[in-house]
Amino acid sequence: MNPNFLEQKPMLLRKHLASSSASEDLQKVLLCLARVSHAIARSIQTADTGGAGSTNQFGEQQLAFDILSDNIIQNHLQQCGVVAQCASEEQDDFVTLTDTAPYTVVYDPLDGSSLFDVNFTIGSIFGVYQGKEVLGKSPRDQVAAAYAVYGPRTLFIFSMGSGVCECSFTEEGEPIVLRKYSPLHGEAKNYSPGNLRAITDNAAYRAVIQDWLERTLTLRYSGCMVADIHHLLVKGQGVFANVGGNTYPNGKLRILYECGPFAYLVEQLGGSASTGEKSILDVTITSIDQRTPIIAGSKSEVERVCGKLKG
Ligand code: AFP
Repeated sequence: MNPNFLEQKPMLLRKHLASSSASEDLQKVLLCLARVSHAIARSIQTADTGGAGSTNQFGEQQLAFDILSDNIIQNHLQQCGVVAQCASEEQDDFVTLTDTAPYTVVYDPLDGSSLFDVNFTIGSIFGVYQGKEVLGKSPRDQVAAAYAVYGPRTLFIFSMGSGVCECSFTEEGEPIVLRKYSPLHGEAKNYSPGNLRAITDNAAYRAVIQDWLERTLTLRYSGCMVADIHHLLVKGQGVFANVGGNTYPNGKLRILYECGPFAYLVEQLGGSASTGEKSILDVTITSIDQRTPIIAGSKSEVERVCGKLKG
């Protein structure tokens, strides 16, 4: 038994959910997210890796598959009937689905798009909120968070507030819970330094990198947040950072679609996810395009990095 996992008998996700305290509607949302992850993994096999000739709300060039994966997720959420609205990194605003339904789902359909053409690992990220109002809430209000990692194998990882579980899929595409992740160690051996170009104008971030180099931590960085944080969760330790510089004063990553869901998952495992000042879970979400610096992973290492960033 790998020490980074807790004992868990393989069980179909729908059975696992049925035996939990989650409401039937929340179970439907989670099943929908797992199944749509499998649908996306399948379409990756034959997808066009080229550009769409359009830009998203952040002015970033869209791939044809950014748009296709966004459509696939939105259609699944519409069909599951329990999602009132959704917001995606590829849309300009919230989209109403089933007006009277109980949940809102926020998502990044294709994290690591720039790695798609080179066939590196990519992913999707999901946050689930109760009700229709998300602005004014904080990521701590999420009732579930999940991500799919499209690597050599497709995995779906989720939490509904009582630990973090990993699913794989049967040959028929049915999600099956395989294992439960262990709490993260306080100390980190691996580091993932996002937005590294910021060290040219952010001396404090430069000092953090220098510290990691001098303490001979091991670099593990792919350029896809899903893959890099997944590495950290599976290895049971590590630190991931995306810190601002002149170009992106608050870093590159968005609170709604990226940092919020991962902060929920990391803190579920006893790790920390900080803006440098406070937990990301306590940041009030004021707009769908809000960015935040993030330092996430092993608790002591996150504290050490935050101390250095404060100078
Ligand atoms: P793309 O989706 O454009 O490839 O961006 C990926 C990402 O949002 C996130 O997954 C990475 O952690 C981060 O960008 C990488 O940023 P840097 O290349 O600046 O380190």
